[in-house]
Amino acid sequence: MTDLSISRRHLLGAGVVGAASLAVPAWARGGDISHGGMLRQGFDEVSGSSIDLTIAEGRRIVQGRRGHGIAVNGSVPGPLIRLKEGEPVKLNVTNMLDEDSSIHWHGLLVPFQFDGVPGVSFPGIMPGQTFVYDLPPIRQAGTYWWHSHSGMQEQSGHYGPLIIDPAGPDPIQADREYVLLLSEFTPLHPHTIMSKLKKGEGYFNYQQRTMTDDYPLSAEERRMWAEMRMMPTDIIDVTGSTYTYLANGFGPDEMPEFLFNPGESVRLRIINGSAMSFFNIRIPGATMNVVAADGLPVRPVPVQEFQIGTAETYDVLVEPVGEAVTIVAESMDRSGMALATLASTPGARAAIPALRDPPLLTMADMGMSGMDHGGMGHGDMAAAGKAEPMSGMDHSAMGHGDDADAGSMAGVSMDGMNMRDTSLLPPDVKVGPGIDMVSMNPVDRMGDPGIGLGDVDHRVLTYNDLVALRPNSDRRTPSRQMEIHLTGNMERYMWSFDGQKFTAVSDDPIRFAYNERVRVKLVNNTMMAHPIHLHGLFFELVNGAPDGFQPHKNVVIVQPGGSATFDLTANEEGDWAFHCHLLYHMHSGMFQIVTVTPEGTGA
Ligand SMILES: [Cu+2]
Repeated sequence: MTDLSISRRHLLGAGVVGAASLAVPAWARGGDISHGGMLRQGFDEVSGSSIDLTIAEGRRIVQGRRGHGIAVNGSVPGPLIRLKEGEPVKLNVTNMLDEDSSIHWHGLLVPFQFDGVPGVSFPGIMPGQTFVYDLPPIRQAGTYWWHSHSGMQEQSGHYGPLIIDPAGPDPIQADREYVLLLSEFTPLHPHTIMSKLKKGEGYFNYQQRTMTDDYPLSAEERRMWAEMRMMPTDIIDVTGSTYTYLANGFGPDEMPEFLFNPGESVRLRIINGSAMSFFNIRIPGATMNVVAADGLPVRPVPVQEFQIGTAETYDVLVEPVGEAVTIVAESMDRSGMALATLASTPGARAAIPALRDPPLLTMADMGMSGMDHGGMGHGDMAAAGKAEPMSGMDHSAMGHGDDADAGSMAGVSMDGMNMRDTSLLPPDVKVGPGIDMVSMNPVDRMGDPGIGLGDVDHRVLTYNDLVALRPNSDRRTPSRQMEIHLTGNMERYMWSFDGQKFTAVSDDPIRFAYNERVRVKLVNNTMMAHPIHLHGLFFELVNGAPDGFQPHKNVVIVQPGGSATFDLTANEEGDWAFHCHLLYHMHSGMFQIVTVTPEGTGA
């Protein structure tokens, strides 16, 4: 047996190939990073009571592809920031870009003025300026991350991991631990991507159907999708045709290696730090025990695969066997993968599975869960995509089987199924060109494993599997319920909440009274999955967990055409961002401010 007497700390940055060979890192030598120097791949670790972070730009090369990058302390990802629960910290952030910048500490409970969202909680960091995030003692432990909230800098590399060690014993025990930060590299400037998406939402979808493709769709199904002017392969906006998927900053050909001794348990802190990608995580040959979600511990759930939405974090425990196993992070549309290796012998590699066939959207993704179009010839559509049997609703019994002339009016298709019936929306949703689809029958989909994972033959995590490890402190029944609709016009790449694109000037925030307990239902009227993130607070998923043990999260994926519900206690005063974490969706308007009134005042 190989004795790997390397400390956890040393291994954490594994993947920092070659970085250690520079006695003085480039960023510390000063000057050159602000003038387009070469950025390093992989990250160092910083800790202590006062931490200096410098944002600057430079050039990146990933597997021979070159691009512009924005780095913190000279590397992409930026350094692993390691803090300790119960201790205060000063984070001194210097902006050496020639545009404003910022850092948001994703998932961290902080006074709102240090949350780092320009225009919401602070003015931003001007070029040449240093902003001090003077944080009081940290109130939590776990796996988090940080990223820019200015412009589209996050896409260019301005992000990194954030780990908080618990003040007492860690409820999650492992022999070793590693951080696996997933992201993407693109040689394109984010503004270029944005403008291409505006020109046509399917711009990066190279998996579009043709008359002669191999997708298992009948002629009838093809006609149906065409009538709806929709694509069943429209899974994700920006794909592997543009992105190289990264593990700790490295492409799949240069994958990081995490060492273990046989018999040891390994904790993987998996962070989706991408701008636009969902990943399906597998370790062929090993079972993953999911032990934390968005930083906070949950009762262990053994799974073979799970989907991680943009900005989510999951901690898993694995006990790998043999010389090596491959950690596979396949993009949800299966257009590429990020890779890492767990190896008991340095240099050992396991097989890399091939990309699986791209998934197809289903009736449930169109918001038609439980609807049956028996006799229309596409009753077996579930088999073409994934399991979501369409039964329970007889279409002809709806009383409008014959009265609609399919194709004669926008939004009416499938012999009377109206995909754009805005009368189904509550009155506070603004109806206009920003909405091109309304889910007919949005049902709770928190038991759904995610697009493409409904028909795999092994155990996949769903939100309904998550149960908090520790009891929740607030067990009150919510005194108020609210419903927020996720809306969009895919063709014009407009995204919004309740039909209203965010504008800082005119916006009317979502208001909560201090300490109010509210139940929020998110209804997805679009055919894309949106990872919705609330700053400043954790919410609890209403997922059927035992009373008082609803799992805490700060990001919730709302599946296409479905809904997701959470409870929250509004006990953090201030203005907080609430947005879709898909960068180009947020940038296109799926953003809002949540205001929690100061303690002792009314709503
Ligand atoms: Cu979105």
